[in-house]
Amino acid sequence: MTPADDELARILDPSGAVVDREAREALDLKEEDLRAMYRAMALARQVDLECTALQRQGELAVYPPLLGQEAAQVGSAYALGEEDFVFPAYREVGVAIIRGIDLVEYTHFHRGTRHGGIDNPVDRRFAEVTIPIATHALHAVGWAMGTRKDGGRGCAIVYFGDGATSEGDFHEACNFAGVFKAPVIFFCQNNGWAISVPLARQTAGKIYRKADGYGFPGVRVDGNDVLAVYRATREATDRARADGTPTLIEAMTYRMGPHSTADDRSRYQPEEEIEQWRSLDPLFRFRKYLETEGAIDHAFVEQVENDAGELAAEIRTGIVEAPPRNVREIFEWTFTELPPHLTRQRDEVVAALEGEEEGAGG
Ligand SMILES: Cc1ncc(C[n+]2csc(CCOP(=O)(O)OP(=O)(O)O)c2C)c(N)n1
Ligand SMILES: [Mg+2]
Repeated sequence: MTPADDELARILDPSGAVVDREAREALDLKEEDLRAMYRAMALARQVDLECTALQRQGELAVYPPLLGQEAAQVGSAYALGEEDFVFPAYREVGVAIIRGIDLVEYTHFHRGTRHGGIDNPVDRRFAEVTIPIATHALHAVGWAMGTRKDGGRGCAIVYFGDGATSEGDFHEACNFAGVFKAPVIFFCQNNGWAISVPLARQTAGKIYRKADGYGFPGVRVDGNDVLAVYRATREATDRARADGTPTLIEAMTYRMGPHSTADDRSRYQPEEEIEQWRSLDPLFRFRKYLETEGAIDHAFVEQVENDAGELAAEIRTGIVEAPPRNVREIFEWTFTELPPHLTRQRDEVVAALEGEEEGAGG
């Protein structure tokens, strides 16, 4: 992949200049929407840095940064309606921000203190954080089929990476969605890498063209251009609502950080590649555009930075000050009836803890 791929749908070039004026004019976005999108991207970046720092300080077990993918996440999520259901993978903090998810709850997943992230995925229309690659593509299709059968007008969007397209579950989900017209958007953030495996070792074809084989539209969009991502996703939701047509969106972006805080990317990610993408920064691009249009000024950018700092501090406090979970919970949440070997282990742990508490008290 090269950043200058001419198949890319694009509205803003990397300097923030409008390259497709007609497409820009056609967007149903007011100035306040543009500001909200910028704000969400800036918050996502700050929250991401904070979570990385929290992991480095031993407060989170592991964290997969989204650095560089803010436009892909915010642009796509902003195009959704209340009734739509998000199926995230594990890097989707930008999407969570747009969907108004409680980020302390969400971050507890990475501390290992919560299963799945948030408490009420059905009400919030935001499913659990999903670590197993591509499995949630099937969940999204299932939800989309169900909602259509119920007469709902919502659609599902499933977020996954380039590497996920090598999994059988991805292909099964696409096949099913195409045949049964499940209103689902397959949103691939092609960030160039699947941990240490580069795109070229992952797939010989183009990801968005895989949709052809399943009989629905596939589009490739500049994933660092928030407006182009918004447009592609809005068009996909329109198709999904009209008659259940699914869409595969391939957002070309780049993983500017490590795969996760457990990864040493210096062993495989070329420095020149990172450098090249640094000049394509999505936040910088959008800010330049908004400044040129007069939609934001210095005071606005400063206010957003302050808000981002406050949000990051809230997450830190929420994480660091949370009491430990009751260890009995790990025995309670999998089996209705605990098998004998786990009953034994639970009793041992509980007895040991009670002994400790007595020791501390006496
Ligand atoms: C079924 C399954 N196989 C392997 C893994 C280990 N694993 C975690 S992340 C990852 C790479 C995924 O790459 P990609 O889909 O491009 O997403 P990205 O991490 O780049 O966002 C792998 C192989 C897993 N979590 N689940
Ligand atoms: Mg990837």
